[in-house]
Amino acid sequence: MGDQYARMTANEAAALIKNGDNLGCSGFTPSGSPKAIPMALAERAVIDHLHDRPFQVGLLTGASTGAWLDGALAKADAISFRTPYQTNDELRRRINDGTCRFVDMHLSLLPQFVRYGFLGNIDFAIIEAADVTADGQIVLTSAVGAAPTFCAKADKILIELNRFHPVALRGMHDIFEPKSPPHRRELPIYKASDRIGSPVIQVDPRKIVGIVETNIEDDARPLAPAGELHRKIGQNVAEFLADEIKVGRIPPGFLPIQSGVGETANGILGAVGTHPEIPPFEMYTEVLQDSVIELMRAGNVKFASTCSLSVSSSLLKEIYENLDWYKERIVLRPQEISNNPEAIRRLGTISMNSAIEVDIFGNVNSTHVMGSKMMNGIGGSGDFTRAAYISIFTCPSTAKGGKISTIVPQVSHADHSEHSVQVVATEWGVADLRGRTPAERADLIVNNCAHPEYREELKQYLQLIKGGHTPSTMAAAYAFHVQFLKTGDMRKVEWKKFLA
Ligand code: 0RQ
Repeated sequence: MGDQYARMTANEAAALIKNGDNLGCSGFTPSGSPKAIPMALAERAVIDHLHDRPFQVGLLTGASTGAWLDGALAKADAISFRTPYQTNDELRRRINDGTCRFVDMHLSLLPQFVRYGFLGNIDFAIIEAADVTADGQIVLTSAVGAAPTFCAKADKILIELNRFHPVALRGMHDIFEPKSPPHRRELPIYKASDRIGSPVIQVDPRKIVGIVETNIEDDARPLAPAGELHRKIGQNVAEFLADEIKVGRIPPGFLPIQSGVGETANGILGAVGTHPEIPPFEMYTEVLQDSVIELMRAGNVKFASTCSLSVSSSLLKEIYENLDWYKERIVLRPQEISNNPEAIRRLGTISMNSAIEVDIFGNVNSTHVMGSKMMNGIGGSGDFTRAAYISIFTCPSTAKGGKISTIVPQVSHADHSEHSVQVVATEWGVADLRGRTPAERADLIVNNCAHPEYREELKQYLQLIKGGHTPSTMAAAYAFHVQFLKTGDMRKVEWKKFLA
């Protein structure tokens, strides 16, 4: 640990930041973000606002962060600009009422956007670290995110040295920053466990303007065990993948898996990980949640390449108590590498992400409720879907107690197009869209995935819109949504009324 750096309190560090600065913070869903400095910054913003002094910052991170960062700063109305992804209620409210500018980005692109200067200057990188050496080596904590790029591009670096994370974490990270084009070389990752970089971020020590010592846990919550609905979706996906092995479309040794976060993802991983005909596998993914660690301990997951350990505190403690074992089985990479389409395509990664709604042709909306309200953001789902060996989207067939069908005539916002989405699964079954025309896709999705309560209506719609390569009608394509916005229920749509 370097002794020449200025030690300071979180308040002193926050005082260095000016109104209008752009901050690049470590952290990824929600692990590994700074905590004490953002909390102090939020307090400072509240005081400034009380005295009619403007104080807001632009905030760039790896992905979502927790209550310490997004939560505290959003509550203090201290974020003017945010990218690339968030999951915080208060921040979401501000994004949707227009008081915070939000740019929803593919996570793999964020670091190169910063490197190329597309998002302006980074005034401060604020990085949570497990260790810092006198010659400027930074050992990160439970996530990498975009920290290497923020450190490289920022004018100044503030470090939160969080003693909750052991110095012995050194060796779990693999830090690599691609060169800028033209003539960029390939990423030499040929299997999920290949290491291509350094265990530390190397910076010019003169850029480190302050170190704040803390001891604070990440605020990741344990997920409830998957319920019946999510277990059914998981079983459908697991059966589909086992059949693909049987018919020889997936090699017998299986392929690396990417999985999103949340209850559905948990249900799917549990089912895939324990299916008797699916052999132990590797993960090439961006987040690891509790279920992966459990599968790893049981021998079902052999190795995981990820950007973040999004696990509950108790599980993180257990990982830290058995670090040597986990270091042989987990590598933490920057999001530019964990989500890199080149590596994802080369490895033959099977992607599994969740949808808000899917239309009958296989277009997927992952981000917007009723076409306009931002939920979280596209995250890494696009990075993986477009480059996957097989791209799978899952969702329960209905939302809000059955009043919303997640299978709709046309998505109200498009994140993943019919060209990239290959398999859709709900609790009712699987629609394998590979090699299918739009009309064939529509039949498969309606018959295999829609909730029975909506199936007849969707079939009526298909009858009404016959003709053309992609049968459609603008007049009725949003009938489900229009009716929901008027009555609060999508059921019993009168198509003819829309088509009149
Ligand atoms: O709201 O909790 O208020 O009831 O949306 O829905 O079914 O619990 O699903 O937690 O898996 O989230 C797409 C949002 C799904 C997520 C999305 C309502 C529903 C509920 C959540 P309530 P579920 P999940 C890896 C990859 C984009 C990023 C991504 C996501 C809430 O998976 O953000 O994939 N994905 N990243 O009631 C209105 C509908 C609805 C609806 C669901 N059609 N209309 N509300 N809901 N469908 C991670 C990273 O990238 C870092």
